[in-house]
Amino acid sequence: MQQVLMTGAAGGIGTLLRPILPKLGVKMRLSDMADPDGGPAPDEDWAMADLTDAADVARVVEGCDAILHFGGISTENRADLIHEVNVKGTYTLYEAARKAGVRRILFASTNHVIGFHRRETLLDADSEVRPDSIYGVSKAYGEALATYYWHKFEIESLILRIGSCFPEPKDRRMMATWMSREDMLRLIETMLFAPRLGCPVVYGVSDNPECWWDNSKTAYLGWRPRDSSAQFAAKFADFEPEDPNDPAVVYQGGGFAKAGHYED
Ligand code: 15L
Repeated sequence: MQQVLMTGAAGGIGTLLRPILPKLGVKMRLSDMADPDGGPAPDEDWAMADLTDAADVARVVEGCDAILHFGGISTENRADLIHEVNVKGTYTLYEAARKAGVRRILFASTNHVIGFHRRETLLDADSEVRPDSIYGVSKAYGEALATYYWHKFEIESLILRIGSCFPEPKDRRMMATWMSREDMLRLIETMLFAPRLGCPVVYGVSDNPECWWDNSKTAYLGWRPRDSSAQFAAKFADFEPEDPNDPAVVYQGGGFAKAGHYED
């Protein structure tokens, strides 16, 4: 594994990961539609690309062995924008990867693909898709696309249903959904170097005390999270009790499940 492309490198997770990506020991090409806040670091290889522009995408994908596809809209938004970037953009990326001979892709999906499951249900890789937003629906499309390219062309993808990848949990729900950037980096390393990847669905979550997701069906990968949200428990200790009937508390997707339909 020599050259790896990261799309969405100026986004939230890209910004968190960029300082620790050199630990992977591969050549990284970082891509987004705009420069990152503060500008690129002197040793970073940046290549601007609009994911919906096939020529742009072909240019940045060229010569890459693997892609970390974090680019896209990462919260609820207007349906037409989500379709353009997350549906058309992801298709454009997979087509460019196929034409350029890329063999491995990490598809950054989200827990909002299954956000309408209740919190007392333990989900695994085979659980029913129940998106809680148009954003979640668009990521379900990306997951289906990844499996299509696997079965049709043997392009391997790790379908990563990310929980909440932030420096620390921002609310009580994230005590269950939090993923540290170090656990994310170790999962990327696994995805890049596993002798056989296939097309697994993996829940991107640290080893938190409260847990809604079971990764045992993808144990063959050998990835085990090492961090835990337990270190942040004191942060929420004095909070008022939550209303157990609030849809944001009932469903795994939290506020995404509770929110009304986003009208154009
Ligand atoms: C996501 O998919 C979002 O990109 C992120 O901003 C968080 O809201 C996260 O899900 C979450 O569920 O906490």
